[in-house]
Amino acid sequence: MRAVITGITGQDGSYLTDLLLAKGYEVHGIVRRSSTLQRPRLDQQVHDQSIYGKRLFLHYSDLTDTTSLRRILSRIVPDEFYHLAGQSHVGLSFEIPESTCELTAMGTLRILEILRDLSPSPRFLHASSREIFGTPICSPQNEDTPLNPNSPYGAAKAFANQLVKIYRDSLGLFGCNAICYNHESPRRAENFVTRKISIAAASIKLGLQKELILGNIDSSRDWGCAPEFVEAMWLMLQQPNPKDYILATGKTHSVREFLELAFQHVGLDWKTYYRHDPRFQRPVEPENLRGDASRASIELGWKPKTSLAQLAAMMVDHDLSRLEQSILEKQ
Ligand code: G4F
Repeated sequence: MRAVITGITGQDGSYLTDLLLAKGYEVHGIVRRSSTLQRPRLDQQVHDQSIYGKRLFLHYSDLTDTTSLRRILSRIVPDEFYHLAGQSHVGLSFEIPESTCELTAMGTLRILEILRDLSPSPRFLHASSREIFGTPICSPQNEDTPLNPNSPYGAAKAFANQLVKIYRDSLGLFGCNAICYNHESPRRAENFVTRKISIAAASIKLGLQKELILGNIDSSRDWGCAPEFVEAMWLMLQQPNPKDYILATGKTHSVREFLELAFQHVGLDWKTYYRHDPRFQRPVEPENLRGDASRASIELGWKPKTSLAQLAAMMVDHDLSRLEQSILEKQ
Protein backbone atom coordinates (compact mmCIF):
# COMPACT_ATOMS: atom_id res chain seq x y z
CA MET A 1 0.00 0.00 0.00
CA ARG A 2 1.18 3.48 -0.82
CA ALA A 3 0.05 6.56 1.12
CA VAL A 4 0.57 10.29 0.75
CA ILE A 5 0.47 12.57 3.80
CA THR A 6 0.28 16.36 3.78
CA GLY A 7 1.38 17.81 7.11
CA ILE A 8 3.72 14.86 7.65
CA THR A 9 6.09 16.89 9.84
CA GLY A 10 3.32 17.82 12.30
CA GLN A 11 2.07 15.99 15.38
CA ASP A 12 -0.55 13.87 13.59
CA GLY A 13 1.50 13.41 10.44
CA SER A 14 4.45 11.98 12.34
CA TYR A 15 2.28 9.56 14.37
CA LEU A 16 0.48 8.50 11.19
CA THR A 17 3.86 7.89 9.53
CA ASP A 18 4.87 5.62 12.44
CA LEU A 19 1.58 3.74 12.14
CA LEU A 20 1.66 3.28 8.37
CA LEU A 21 5.33 2.25 8.29
CA ALA A 22 4.57 -0.32 11.00
CA LYS A 23 1.77 -1.64 8.79
CA GLY A 24 4.17 -2.05 5.85
CA TYR A 25 3.06 0.99 3.81
CA GLU A 26 5.25 3.03 1.51
CA VAL A 27 4.79 6.58 2.83
CA HIS A 28 5.20 9.78 0.84
CA GLY A 29 5.15 13.09 2.69
CA ILE A 30 4.59 16.50 1.15
CA VAL A 31 6.84 19.08 2.82
CA ARG A 32 7.20 22.80 2.36
CA ARG A 33 10.57 24.15 1.31
CA SER A 34 11.71 26.40 4.14
CA SER A 35 14.95 27.89 5.39
CA THR A 36 15.33 25.15 7.99
CA LEU A 37 15.67 21.44 7.34
CA GLN A 38 14.79 20.63 10.96
CA ARG A 39 12.02 18.05 11.16
CA PRO A 40 12.38 16.82 14.73
CA ARG A 41 9.25 14.66 14.77
CA LEU A 42 10.52 12.65 11.78
CA ASP A 43 14.19 12.57 12.76
CA GLN A 44 14.24 8.92 13.71
CA GLN A 45 12.83 7.66 10.40
CA VAL A 46 14.72 10.14 8.23
CA HIS A 47 18.02 9.05 9.77
CA ASP A 48 17.19 5.36 9.47
CA GLN A 49 18.81 4.18 6.23
CA SER A 50 16.62 1.11 6.10
CA ILE A 51 13.54 3.36 5.92
CA TYR A 52 14.34 6.74 4.36
CA GLY A 53 14.48 6.61 0.56
CA LYS A 54 13.18 3.05 0.66
CA ARG A 55 9.77 3.15 2.34
CA LEU A 56 9.59 6.82 3.37
CA PHE A 57 9.97 9.63 0.85
CA LEU A 58 9.63 13.40 1.22
CA HIS A 59 8.60 15.64 -1.68
CA TYR A 60 8.78 19.41 -1.81
CA SER A 61 5.51 21.13 -2.59
CA ASP A 62 2.98 23.48 -1.09
CA LEU A 63 -0.80 23.63 -0.80
CA THR A 64 -0.70 26.73 -3.01
CA ASP A 65 1.36 25.05 -5.75
CA THR A 66 -1.10 23.04 -7.84
CA THR A 67 1.38 22.15 -10.58
CA SER A 68 3.90 20.46 -8.32
CA LEU A 69 1.17 18.74 -6.29
CA ARG A 70 -0.35 17.33 -9.47
CA ARG A 71 3.04 16.18 -10.75
CA ILE A 72 3.94 14.46 -7.48
CA LEU A 73 0.59 12.72 -7.18
CA SER A 74 0.51 11.47 -10.74
CA ARG A 75 3.97 9.96 -10.24
CA ILE A 76 3.21 8.32 -6.89
CA VAL A 77 -0.30 7.02 -7.73
CA PRO A 78 -1.21 6.55 -4.03
CA ASP A 79 -3.82 4.15 -2.66
CA GLU A 80 -4.57 6.46 0.27
CA PHE A 81 -4.22 10.21 0.78
CA TYR A 82 -4.22 11.75 4.26
CA HIS A 83 -4.65 15.52 4.14
CA LEU A 84 -3.50 16.90 7.50
CA ALA A 85 -1.76 20.15 6.51
CA GLY A 86 -2.97 23.68 7.13
CA GLN A 87 -2.65 26.65 9.43
CA SER A 88 -4.33 25.09 12.46
CA HIS A 89 -3.96 27.64 15.25
CA VAL A 90 -7.37 29.14 16.01
CA GLY A 91 -6.06 32.27 17.78
CA LEU A 92 -3.58 32.95 14.98
CA SER A 93 -6.32 32.63 12.38
CA PHE A 94 -7.74 35.92 13.66
CA GLU A 95 -4.34 37.55 12.93
CA ILE A 96 -3.76 35.95 9.51
CA PRO A 97 -7.22 35.04 8.19
CA GLU A 98 -6.35 35.29 4.50
CA SER A 99 -3.44 32.84 4.55
CA THR A 100 -5.38 30.56 6.93
CA CYS A 101 -8.23 30.33 4.41
CA GLU A 102 -5.86 30.10 1.46
CA LEU A 103 -4.14 27.03 2.92
CA THR A 104 -6.90 25.35 4.88
CA ALA A 105 -9.87 25.97 2.59
CA MET A 106 -8.48 26.55 -0.91
CA GLY A 107 -5.61 24.11 -0.32
CA THR A 108 -8.16 21.33 0.25
CA LEU A 109 -10.12 22.30 -2.87
CA ARG A 110 -6.93 22.16 -4.97
CA ILE A 111 -6.17 18.65 -3.72
CA LEU A 112 -9.72 17.47 -4.36
CA GLU A 113 -9.54 18.79 -7.92
CA ILE A 114 -6.30 16.91 -8.54
CA LEU A 115 -7.69 13.69 -7.05
CA ARG A 116 -10.78 14.02 -9.23
CA ASP A 117 -8.56 13.69 -12.33
CA LEU A 118 -6.54 10.72 -11.05
CA SER A 119 -7.56 7.28 -12.21
CA PRO A 120 -7.99 5.46 -9.94
CA SER A 121 -8.36 8.21 -7.35
CA PRO A 122 -7.01 7.32 -3.91
CA ARG A 123 -9.10 7.01 -0.77
CA PHE A 124 -9.01 10.45 0.84
CA LEU A 125 -8.97 11.48 4.51
CA HIS A 126 -9.40 15.11 5.49
CA ALA A 127 -8.45 16.03 9.06
CA SER A 128 -11.44 18.23 9.79
CA SER A 129 -12.01 19.92 13.13
CA ARG A 130 -14.69 20.47 15.76
CA GLU A 131 -14.05 24.17 15.06
CA ILE A 132 -16.63 23.70 12.25
CA PHE A 133 -19.31 23.67 14.99
CA GLY A 134 -18.04 26.95 16.49
CA THR A 135 -20.43 27.64 19.31
CA PRO A 136 -22.54 24.53 18.79
CA ILE A 137 -26.32 24.59 19.00
CA CYS A 138 -26.38 21.31 20.95
CA SER A 139 -24.08 19.22 23.10
CA PRO A 140 -22.62 16.68 22.60
CA GLN A 141 -22.05 17.18 18.88
CA ASN A 142 -22.28 14.37 16.33
CA GLU A 143 -21.86 14.06 12.56
CA ASP A 144 -25.29 15.67 11.99
CA THR A 145 -24.75 18.76 14.16
CA PRO A 146 -25.17 21.92 12.03
CA LEU A 147 -22.01 23.86 11.19
CA ASN A 148 -21.71 27.21 12.96
CA PRO A 149 -18.03 28.27 12.86
CA ASN A 150 -16.94 31.35 14.78
CA SER A 151 -13.26 31.69 13.83
CA PRO A 152 -11.57 32.18 10.44
CA TYR A 153 -9.97 28.76 10.92
CA GLY A 154 -13.37 27.20 11.71
CA ALA A 155 -14.89 28.80 8.62
CA ALA A 156 -12.04 27.52 6.44
CA LYS A 157 -12.42 24.01 7.89
CA ALA A 158 -16.21 24.13 7.38
CA PHE A 159 -15.64 24.99 3.70
CA ALA A 160 -13.15 22.12 3.31
CA ASN A 161 -15.41 19.72 5.25
CA GLN A 162 -18.37 20.49 2.99
CA LEU A 163 -16.29 20.14 -0.17
CA VAL A 164 -15.21 16.66 0.86
CA LYS A 165 -18.90 15.75 1.25
CA ILE A 166 -19.73 17.29 -2.14
CA TYR A 167 -16.92 15.41 -3.93
CA ARG A 168 -18.04 12.22 -2.18
CA ASP A 169 -21.78 12.58 -2.86
CA SER A 170 -21.64 14.15 -6.33
CA LEU A 171 -18.42 12.89 -7.85
CA GLY A 172 -18.01 9.50 -6.17
CA LEU A 173 -14.74 10.22 -4.36
CA PHE A 174 -13.98 7.91 -1.42
CA GLY A 175 -13.58 10.93 0.87
CA CYS A 176 -13.94 11.05 4.67
CA ASN A 177 -13.82 13.85 7.21
CA ALA A 178 -12.24 12.97 10.55
CA ILE A 179 -13.96 15.64 12.68
CA CYS A 180 -11.29 15.86 15.34
CA TYR A 181 -11.71 17.34 18.79
CA ASN A 182 -8.51 18.53 20.47
CA HIS A 183 -5.85 15.85 20.55
CA GLU A 184 -2.54 16.26 22.30
CA SER A 185 0.76 14.47 22.86
CA PRO A 186 4.42 15.14 23.60
CA ARG A 187 4.69 16.04 19.88
CA ARG A 188 2.10 18.83 20.11
CA ALA A 189 3.42 22.18 18.83
CA GLU A 190 4.55 24.51 21.59
CA ASN A 191 1.99 27.24 20.87
CA PHE A 192 -1.01 25.08 21.86
CA VAL A 193 -2.06 25.37 25.46
CA THR A 194 -1.40 21.82 26.73
CA ARG A 195 2.16 21.75 25.42
CA LYS A 196 2.81 25.29 26.63
CA ILE A 197 1.76 24.07 30.08
CA SER A 198 3.74 20.80 30.01
CA ILE A 199 6.90 22.64 28.96
CA ALA A 200 6.35 25.25 31.69
CA ALA A 201 5.77 22.63 34.41
CA ALA A 202 8.98 20.81 33.43
CA SER A 203 11.04 24.02 33.00
CA ILE A 204 9.88 25.51 36.30
CA LYS A 205 10.63 22.24 38.07
CA LEU A 206 14.18 22.32 36.68
CA GLY A 207 14.63 26.00 37.54
CA LEU A 208 14.72 27.07 33.87
CA GLN A 209 11.54 29.21 33.90
CA LYS A 210 9.92 31.42 36.52
CA GLU A 211 6.31 31.91 35.43
CA LEU A 212 3.66 30.75 32.99
CA ILE A 213 1.62 33.38 31.13
CA LEU A 214 -1.75 32.28 29.78
CA GLY A 215 -5.04 33.61 28.44
CA ASN A 216 -8.43 32.20 29.42
CA ILE A 217 -7.97 29.23 31.76
CA ASP A 218 -11.69 28.71 32.37
CA SER A 219 -12.38 27.59 28.82
CA SER A 220 -12.98 23.87 28.38
CA ARG A 221 -12.00 21.35 25.75
CA ASP A 222 -12.63 17.70 24.90
CA TRP A 223 -8.99 16.56 24.92
CA GLY A 224 -7.88 13.21 23.51
CA CYS A 225 -4.59 11.52 22.69
CA ALA A 226 -3.11 12.11 19.21
CA PRO A 227 -1.72 8.61 18.43
CA GLU A 228 -5.18 7.17 19.11
CA PHE A 229 -6.76 9.68 16.72
CA VAL A 230 -4.49 8.75 13.79
CA GLU A 231 -5.36 5.09 14.31
CA ALA A 232 -9.03 6.06 13.79
CA MET A 233 -8.09 8.01 10.64
CA TRP A 234 -6.51 4.88 9.19
CA LEU A 235 -9.53 2.76 10.18
CA MET A 236 -11.83 5.21 8.38
CA LEU A 237 -10.11 4.50 5.06
CA GLN A 238 -10.40 0.72 5.56
CA GLN A 239 -14.23 0.77 5.68
CA PRO A 240 -16.42 -0.41 2.79
CA ASN A 241 -18.07 3.03 2.44
CA PRO A 242 -16.73 6.56 2.96
CA LYS A 243 -18.28 8.53 5.83
CA ASP A 244 -17.50 11.32 8.26
CA TYR A 245 -16.66 10.41 11.86
CA ILE A 246 -16.44 12.44 15.06
CA LEU A 247 -13.24 11.64 16.98
CA ALA A 248 -13.56 12.74 20.60
CA THR A 249 -13.48 11.48 24.17
CA GLY A 250 -16.93 12.81 25.13
CA LYS A 251 -15.45 14.41 28.29
CA THR A 252 -14.56 18.05 28.81
CA HIS A 253 -12.03 19.63 31.14
CA SER A 254 -10.94 23.22 31.68
CA VAL A 255 -7.46 24.60 30.97
CA ARG A 256 -7.30 25.14 34.75
CA GLU A 257 -7.74 21.37 35.32
CA PHE A 258 -4.96 20.57 32.87
CA LEU A 259 -2.72 23.10 34.68
CA GLU A 260 -3.46 21.38 37.98
CA LEU A 261 -2.70 17.92 36.59
CA ALA A 262 0.56 18.96 34.92
CA PHE A 263 1.94 20.88 37.91
CA GLN A 264 0.78 18.25 40.43
CA HIS A 265 2.76 15.70 38.44
CA VAL A 266 5.99 17.53 39.33
CA GLY A 267 4.87 18.38 42.87
CA LEU A 268 4.26 22.10 42.27
CA ASP A 269 1.30 24.43 42.90
CA TRP A 270 0.46 26.10 39.56
CA LYS A 271 -1.05 29.18 41.30
CA THR A 272 2.43 30.26 42.41
CA TYR A 273 3.67 30.54 38.82
CA TYR A 274 0.60 31.44 36.77
CA ARG A 275 0.06 34.92 35.34
CA HIS A 276 -2.84 36.04 33.16
CA ASP A 277 -2.25 38.08 30.01
CA PRO A 278 -5.21 39.25 27.92
CA ARG A 279 -2.99 39.07 24.81
CA PHE A 280 -3.63 35.31 24.79
CA GLN A 281 -7.40 35.80 25.06
CA ARG A 282 -9.49 34.95 21.96
CA PRO A 283 -12.10 37.34 20.48
CA VAL A 284 -14.65 34.51 20.92
CA GLU A 285 -14.40 31.33 22.91
CA PRO A 286 -16.70 28.43 21.97
CA GLU A 287 -18.65 26.67 24.71
CA ASN A 288 -20.16 23.21 25.16
CA LEU A 289 -17.53 21.49 23.03
CA ARG A 290 -18.06 17.81 23.57
CA GLY A 291 -17.98 15.20 20.86
CA ASP A 292 -20.16 12.11 20.53
CA ALA A 293 -17.94 9.48 18.90
CA SER A 294 -20.62 6.73 18.92
CA ARG A 295 -20.36 6.17 15.17
CA ALA A 296 -16.60 5.65 15.40
CA SER A 297 -17.11 3.33 18.34
CA ILE A 298 -19.79 1.21 16.63
CA GLU A 299 -18.45 1.14 13.07
CA LEU A 300 -14.69 1.38 13.58
CA GLY A 301 -14.45 -0.28 16.99
CA TRP A 302 -12.52 2.81 18.09
CA LYS A 303 -12.45 4.01 21.68
CA PRO A 304 -10.21 6.63 23.30
CA LYS A 305 -8.17 5.04 26.09
CA THR A 306 -5.89 7.68 27.61
CA SER A 307 -7.25 9.86 30.46
CA LEU A 308 -6.36 13.54 30.72
CA ALA A 309 -4.24 12.82 33.82
CA GLN A 310 -2.26 10.18 31.89
CA LEU A 311 -1.88 12.53 28.95
CA ALA A 312 -0.63 15.39 31.15
CA ALA A 313 1.85 13.05 32.90
CA MET A 314 3.11 11.69 29.57
CA MET A 315 3.67 15.20 28.20
CA VAL A 316 5.37 16.56 31.32
CA ASP A 317 7.63 13.47 31.60
CA HIS A 318 8.67 13.89 27.97
CA ASP A 319 9.54 17.57 28.50
CA LEU A 320 11.38 16.80 31.72
CA SER A 321 13.64 14.22 30.11
CA ARG A 322 14.18 16.37 26.99
CA LEU A 323 15.22 19.37 29.10
CA GLU A 324 17.36 17.28 31.45
CA GLN A 325 19.14 15.85 28.41
CA SER A 326 19.86 19.31 27.00
CA ILE A 327 21.18 20.49 30.41
CA LEU A 328 23.54 17.47 30.44
CA GLU A 329 24.71 18.20 26.89
CA LYS A 330 25.59 21.80 27.82
CA GLN A 331 27.71 20.70 30.82
O1 G4F B 1 -4.58 24.70 22.64
P1 G4F B 1 -5.43 25.67 21.96
O2 G4F B 1 -4.75 26.73 21.15
O3 G4F B 1 -6.42 24.80 21.04
P2 G4F B 1 -7.79 25.14 20.27
O4 G4F B 1 -7.98 26.59 20.03
O5 G4F B 1 -8.90 24.47 20.99
O6 G4F B 1 -7.56 24.47 18.85
C1 G4F B 1 -6.99 23.18 18.66
O7 G4F B 1 -7.97 22.18 18.64
C2 G4F B 1 -8.94 22.28 17.57
C3 G4F B 1 -9.88 21.11 17.67
O8 G4F B 1 -9.20 19.93 17.45
C4 G4F B 1 -8.26 22.30 16.23
F1 G4F B 1 -9.17 22.51 15.28
C5 G4F B 1 -7.22 23.38 16.18
O9 G4F B 1 -6.51 23.26 14.96
C6 G4F B 1 -6.25 23.19 17.33
O10 G4F B 1 -5.56 21.98 17.18
O11 G4F B 1 -6.41 26.39 22.97
C7 G4F B 1 -7.19 25.68 23.91
C8 G4F B 1 -7.79 26.65 24.90
C9 G4F B 1 -8.48 27.85 24.27
O12 G4F B 1 -9.68 28.07 24.98
C10 G4F B 1 -7.55 29.02 24.52
O13 G4F B 1 -8.19 30.27 24.63
O14 G4F B 1 -6.75 27.20 25.70
C11 G4F B 1 -6.96 28.60 25.85
N1 G4F B 1 -5.70 29.24 26.17
C12 G4F B 1 -5.44 29.92 27.32
N2 G4F B 1 -4.20 30.42 27.29
C13 G4F B 1 -4.60 29.29 25.40
C14 G4F B 1 -3.64 30.03 26.12
N3 G4F B 1 -4.34 28.75 24.19
C15 G4F B 1 -3.09 28.94 23.66
N4 G4F B 1 -2.80 28.39 22.45
N5 G4F B 1 -2.12 29.68 24.34
C16 G4F B 1 -2.35 30.24 25.57
O15 G4F B 1 -1.49 30.91 26.14
